[in-house]
Amino acid sequence: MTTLLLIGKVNSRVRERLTGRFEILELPSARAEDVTSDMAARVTGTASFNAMPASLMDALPNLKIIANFGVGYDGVDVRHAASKGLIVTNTPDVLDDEVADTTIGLLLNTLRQFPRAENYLREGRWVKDGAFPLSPLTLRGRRIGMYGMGRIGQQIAKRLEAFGVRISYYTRSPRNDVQYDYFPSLKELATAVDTLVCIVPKTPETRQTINSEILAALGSNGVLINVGRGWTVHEGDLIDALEGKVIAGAGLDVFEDEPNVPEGLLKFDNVSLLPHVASASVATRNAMADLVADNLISWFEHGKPVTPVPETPFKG
Ligand code: NAP
Ligand code: 8YV
Repeated sequence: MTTLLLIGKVNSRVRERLTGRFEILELPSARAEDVTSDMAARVTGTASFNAMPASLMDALPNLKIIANFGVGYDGVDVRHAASKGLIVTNTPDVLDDEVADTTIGLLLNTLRQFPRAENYLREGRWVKDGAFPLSPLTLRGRRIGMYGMGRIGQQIAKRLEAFGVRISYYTRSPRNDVQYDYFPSLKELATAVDTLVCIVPKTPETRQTINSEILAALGSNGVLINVGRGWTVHEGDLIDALEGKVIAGAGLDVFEDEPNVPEGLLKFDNVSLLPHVASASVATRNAMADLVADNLISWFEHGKPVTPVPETPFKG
């Protein structure tokens, strides 16, 4: 029987789908030191949540496939996997709608301060103090700049169209399948818009690219929304920009050092913070779990993965 290793806190549906078809071993976290000689001898596939260092791949000499739970796979050393001829799979497409819906919610929460308004009601302040203050910011008349126009970015933009706002974007290559205005640099995009929505992956190129220069370009009516990875925002520069009123607000679902959120971000009323929940509904996480399981089943039973990442393409 094929032996799989489930690493870390794996979604229970992944385990349910694989149990019976495969022998399942578990590792509490992605640490090569915890791999037993029995695991090393038998494991040929893994399922994990965005964590697969080179050392763990090397500790599993019979490994063939790494199935990542999540579309982002920045925690998987794909270069090392490719050099060893391993296949890495991720979970694209099945979460696009959920993440795009969440992004719209986060954008509106940031602009209109709905979480604060609800707390105000729950605290009895509507009765005691009267109407909740008018929100200084609105979506009306905003110009949206998308940093990222991939699978999820396009779904966010499609939803924003219904709100009647103008949409532009920056990516390394312009797309010929969207009608939005393209800007060839993040700085030019940030200068042209007042609302920046970040949905790019964590790569060496995207590190802290949203910094004081970009925030200054966004301007005093500017709002930053980040649903990509915390890595892309220079959090110190963001706190400084909020403190100095260089921008008007921010909505963040992702942070550089999760689950730790910089203390400096917690004090602002014009900042809306979510604990990385963009895809976190039971239905969407189940769909992601199914895709993790389908990749492993398809590989071991039919000899090909369903959704390999571009760095480790299936060559037949
Ligand atoms: P995707 O389809 O691969 O799209 C990525 C987009 O980013 C593309 O438009 C790409 O365009 C652009 N991009 C990549 N590198 C860039 C760079 N250096 N400069 C400018 N643009 C760049 O990915 P996706 O499925 O939309 O997912 C995007 C990311 O969202 C994931 O990798 C993940 O990190 C994050 N995510 C977060 C959550 C959450 O829970 N908050 C959920 C799902 C995904 P070019 O290649 O032309 O540059
Ligand atoms: C999840 C994500 O938070 O897919 C991604 O890249 O960031 C999110 O959908 C992640 O997969 C954890 O389960």
